[in-house]
Order: sequence, then C-alpha cells, then structure tokens
Amino acid sequence: MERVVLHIDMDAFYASVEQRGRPELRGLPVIVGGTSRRGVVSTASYEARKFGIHSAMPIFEAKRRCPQGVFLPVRMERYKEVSSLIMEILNSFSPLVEQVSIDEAYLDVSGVARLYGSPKSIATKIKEEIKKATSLTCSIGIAPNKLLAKIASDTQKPDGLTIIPPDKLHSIVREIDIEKVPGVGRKTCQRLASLGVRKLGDIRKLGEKELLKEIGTFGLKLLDFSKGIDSSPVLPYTEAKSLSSEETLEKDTNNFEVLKRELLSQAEIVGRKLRSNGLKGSTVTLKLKRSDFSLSVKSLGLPRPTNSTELLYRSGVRLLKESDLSEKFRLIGLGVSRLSSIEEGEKQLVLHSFPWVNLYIVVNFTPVL
Ligand code: TTP
Ligand code: MG
Repeated sequence: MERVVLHIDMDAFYASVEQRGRPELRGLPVIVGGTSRRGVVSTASYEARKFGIHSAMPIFEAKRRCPQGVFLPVRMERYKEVSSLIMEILNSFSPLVEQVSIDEAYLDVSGVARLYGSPKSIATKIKEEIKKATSLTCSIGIAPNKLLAKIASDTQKPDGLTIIPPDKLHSIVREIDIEKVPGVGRKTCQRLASLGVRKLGDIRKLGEKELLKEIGTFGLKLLDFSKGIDSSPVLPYTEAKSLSSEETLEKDTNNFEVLKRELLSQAEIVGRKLRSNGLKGSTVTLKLKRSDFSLSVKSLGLPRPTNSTELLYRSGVRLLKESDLSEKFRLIGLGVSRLSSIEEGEKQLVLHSFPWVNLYIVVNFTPVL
C-alpha cells in the first residue's frame, strides 16, 4: 500500500495568534520578535511580508522597511498553548503524528482512509477542525512521503492544500531549490553550489562516490530525494525531548568570564527545571550565537544522567573552553537532553536527540532559526 503523508504548517504562526486575539490587528502588517534594538523578527504576518520582512531579520531593519508596522513581543507560552491544541486535533486523526516544530507536523494517514475518506477530505477536515478550534489557517501538503509532503505544503501558502500529482512529481522534484530541501544547511548548500548543484535535480549529475566524498552519507539521502524517494517514517514523540535556557547578552562579547557567569545562571535554571520535573539528563549542549547570527553548538555526554546545577555548569564551562572564542557572541544557551526520569534510576531512557544537535549536524553554522 502506498503511504500517504500529510505535512501541516500553520500560516505566519506567532503573528496569526496575535491577530486572532486582537481583531483590530487583522489585515495589518504585524511583526513578532525581540523588541529590543538588538532583537530579530520571529515572524511577520503576510501583510508585513509584502514589505520584504522575514524571520531572522533584525528588528531595526524591519522598522526601517515598515515604520507603520505593529511590532509585538514574543509570547511563547501563548503559542505553546495553541500549538498543543493543534497537535491534539492532529492526534485525533491518526496516532502517527510527528511534531517537528511549534507549528508544524507530519501525519501518516495511510491506515485511516476507511475512517475519514480520501487524503484530500482528511486534510480538508483537519483544516476545518483547526480553524474551528483556533480561528487559524494552515497549509497542508499531501504526498507519498515526508519530503514531498513538506515541499507540497509550502507551495500554496497561506491556507493551501496541495497534492503533488504523480505525473508531475519528477519535474517538481527536479526543480526544487537545493536550499529548500530539508536538512540542507548553508555549508552543504555552498559545497553543492561549488559542484554546480542549485536544484535538487542537479544532484543526479554527481555520482554516488562523489556525493559520498563531498557530502558524506547525507549525499546519498539527497540522491534518493532527487528521485522523489524518502523512506523515513513518521515518528510520533510523546515525551519532552530536552530542557534548555538561553539568553541574549546585553552586549556582544567573547569574554570568558562573562560567558561563564551567564552559564552559571543558565545551569541554575536548567537544573531547577530538571528537578521540578523529576528528570535527569545525560547530554549537555552549549549553544553560542555569534554576532553575525551563525551558530556554534557543542555537546558532551555524561557518564551518568544528572540534574545537578554544579555538574551542568562544569560541563558547560568545559564546552566553552573547547569553543572558538575569537569572535564575539550575542547569545549563549545551555541545554540538556537524553532525559530520563529520576525513578528510573540510572536506566537511560533516550527520548529524543537534542534539536540543536540535529541542527548542528545538518546545518552547522547557519543563520539562526
Ligand atoms: P514557520 O512555520 O517557519 O513560519 P510561520 O508559521 O511564521 O510562517 P509560514 O506561513 O511561512 O509558515 O515558523 C513557525 C514559527 O516559528 C513562527 O511563527 C515564528 C517561529 N520562528 C522563529 O521564531 N524564528 C525563525 O527564524 C523562524 C523561521 C520561525
Ligand atoms: Mg508556519
């Protein structure tokens, strides 16, 4: 049986949540992001995007482009609540829901057609349910695998519903810009560009051997992608994946002592979160964002899971010592993953790898999300 995968992505998520709560903001250019002079745009409503405003743009630049815009701070707790509601709705359609970010999920509906009808009617029902519960719109892509579903959901935003017709599949796949392919970061993108790869179809000009040499095993995955093949399953997660704390620094710095001090306060926050949730973690991750917004992420594994502030701090400092501190940083973060509950003693329940680590492996020093 051919798989049917849906990719659901909310439209201008943070901005739409703000607009829904305040009807007077509907139709206006709304920009959500850090409100300080050093902040960046988290997202912009579609009205604001007409001014060329996009995620990760410095706020001062967004203000320059759209002085009449409505600039709002990020209200993470609110977005998380709405996100949970959306994920609950998705879970009511299929047990196979993989949440990939706050506003985005894959849904494998291969087995539920008898219950809900064709994939298109399932997608329509999902859109209706989400609209009813949250007043928000989303875009859905329907395809035989995750890669194509994600590509599809992005083609008709906002409020889209896109099915890739089988006869168009290969021509569509060939024409996908390589930087839009999930997992392709800036470095890989540059590497591929130097090999003459700009579209996904160009990958096929390179042989397996060359791809392996230039990109590693991810190169072979890209070769599959270029043929429209993606066998990765939709993997539902139910538990917390990681705990972290991060802080934008008052002033960009690479002063070791200042960074160490920040780490201590973050280790305190993360340690407290672990203890109050009855958890321990055994991978510690240090995230540093440079002044140019590129990321450095390093992790270390602990011999035993911990929730001790002291141990988290010492691990963070060790990672800091191993980091290239020649450039200044604007943000520092400490995270812990590979969580296990205290009751399980030393047994390690690996729940999920740390998202920054995934980002690091795939993207390395990419402008930040
Ligand atoms: P996205 O789904 O990438 O963006 P979006 O939902 O705002 O817009 P689109 O209609 O194009 O899907 O990200 C979801 C939310 O994640 C977004 O509303 C804000 C947050 N986010 C950031 O905080 N920083 C970023 O750089 C990006 C890309 C998103
Ligand atoms: Mg979105």
